[in-house]
This record gives sequence, C-alpha cells and structure tokens, in this order.
Amino acid sequence: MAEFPKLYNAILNGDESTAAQLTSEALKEGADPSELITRWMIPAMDEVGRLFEAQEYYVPELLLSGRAMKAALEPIRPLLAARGVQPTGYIVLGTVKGDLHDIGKNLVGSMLEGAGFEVHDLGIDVPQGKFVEAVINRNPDILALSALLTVTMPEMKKVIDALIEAGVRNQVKVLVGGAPVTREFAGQIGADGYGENASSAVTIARSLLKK
Ligand code: B1M
Repeated sequence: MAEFPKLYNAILNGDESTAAQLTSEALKEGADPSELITRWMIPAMDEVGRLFEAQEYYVPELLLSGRAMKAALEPIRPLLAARGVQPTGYIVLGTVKGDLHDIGKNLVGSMLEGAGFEVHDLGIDVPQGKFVEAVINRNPDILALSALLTVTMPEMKKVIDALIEAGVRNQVKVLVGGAPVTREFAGQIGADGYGENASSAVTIARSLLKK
C-alpha cells in the first residue's frame, strides 16, 4: 500500500522521482486523486512555503519541491481532465506578467477541463497584451487569471483595464485567483469572479456562464 506521508515528504524534500512513483502507486491502488492533492500534496507545498518564510528553505529548495509537485501531479492531471461531454464553455487561462508560478494554475486548468470546459492555457508571465489578443482572437467565455505574488496582483487590474481600453471587456467574464488574491480584491479591480481554489474556480466558472 502506497504510504501517503512518504508522498508528503518526497515533495517537501524535492524528490521528484519518488514523488511521481508514489503518486502512480497510490492511484493504482485506488487512491482518490482529489484527496491526494488536498490532504498530502498541497500541505507539503504549504510547508515548503513556511520553511521559505522561516529562511530554512531558499529558492533552490522551492524549485526542487515545485518540480516534485509537478511530477506528482503528472499522473493525476489526466484523471482530473477526463471528460466525455460536449465542452460547456471556453476558457483562456494564464499566470499574469512577472509571475512564474504555474502549479496552481495548471491544477485549476485540469479541474476546469474535467468539468467540461475547453481550456486554452497561455502559460506563465503573460503580458496584458497577450490576454487582450486572446480575447479578441479566441472569443472565450471566460478569461481566467492566476497570480501567486502580492507584487503581481496589480497586473490583474491592468489586464482588466486593457480589456476596457480595447473595447472588449463586455464580451468576456474575468475570473481571478491565486493564494494572495481575495474576494475583496477581485471586487475592487472589477473582476466578475474569484476562485479560492481549483474546485471553487470550477463552481464560479459555471455560475459565470449562467449570467
Ligand atoms: Co514562490 N512564492 N517565489 N516559487 N512559491 C510563494 C508563492 C510564497 C507564498 C512563498 C512564501 O514566501 N511563503 C512567496 C510569495 C509571497 C507573496 O508575494 N505573497 C513566493 C516568493 C516570494 C517567490 C520568489 C519571489 C522567491 C525569490 O525569488 N526570492 C520567486 C518569484 C518568481 C516569480 O514568479 N517571478 C518565487 C519562485 C518560485 C519557484 C519558481 C521556485 C516555485 C514555483 C514553481 C512553479 O510554479 N512551477 C515557487 C514555489 C513552489 C512556491 C510555493 C512554495 C508553492 C506554490 C505552489 O505551487 N503551491 C509558494 C508557497 C505556498 O504556496 N505555500 C511560493 C501549490 C499550488 C497547488 O497552490 O499555487 O496556491 P497555489 O494554487 C491554488 C490556489 O492559489 C488557487 O487554486 C490552486 C489550487 O488549489 N489558484 C487559483 C491559483 N490560481 C488560481 C486561479 C483561479 C482560481 C484559483 O482562477 C483563475
């Protein structure tokens, strides 16, 4: 039986191959993918963040744990994204300019796909112009913006302002999220919705489509 605390430790210690192997084993043994993520993997990353703040971990450790987390998510993502229905809506997703964090964004993307949305991921460090271009050329129902740094949160407002300037703000709903983002901030910048985590992003995306 795969041992979940070992998965937690593998991510905490930045052990990419063990993290991937333990996830695959756990899935074969019938573990619930959502439980693996919420009970073991995200808490491991939170502990990495805590150690970083306490100056016990530095950027190289963040990087290694980030890689281990990605490797552990790899066998899970297809399960989250599995669907057999017509797309319920089209979403353009990206991490805003200046921000290189993509683990949470990728998780949000996979969960949205699993919920039947078609997702076009623009990646990380996406400048406002690229978001506007994607809204004009791809005509998504929802533009989903992720930010993990306090200093990159203002980029979200810049994207919304750029949509207004380009005259396309009314043709797309804007959903924002990421650890430092709050519902209050989302309201202040004129976003249409805020997702606290990947599953709430799905709920909000669905409700935005109904509006
Ligand atoms: Co960085 N980092 N990092 N980092 N990093 C944080 C975010 C930090 C909180 C660590 C800390 O100090 N405790 C801190 C930010 C402080 C702040 O501004 N508030 C921080 C810092 C300071 C930095 C650097 C500045 C460090 C430096 O260089 N001195 C630097 C910045 C680089 C840059 O972006 N320009 C940096 C770099 C990195 C790495 C590249 C090394 C690596 C990222 C690897 C990668 O993503 N590929 C990294 C990592 C791994 C982290 C932590 C440890 C883990 C992030 C993560 O993947 N969490 C993080 C501490 C932490 O979060 N506890 C930290 C797991 C993931 C599943 O959760 O991303 O929160 P999360 O996503 C969640 C929700 O936020 C939400 O749903 C997701 C799933 O539940 N969500 C959305 C996310 N996007 C959403 C969009 C939505 C809705 C919900 O709708 C559209």
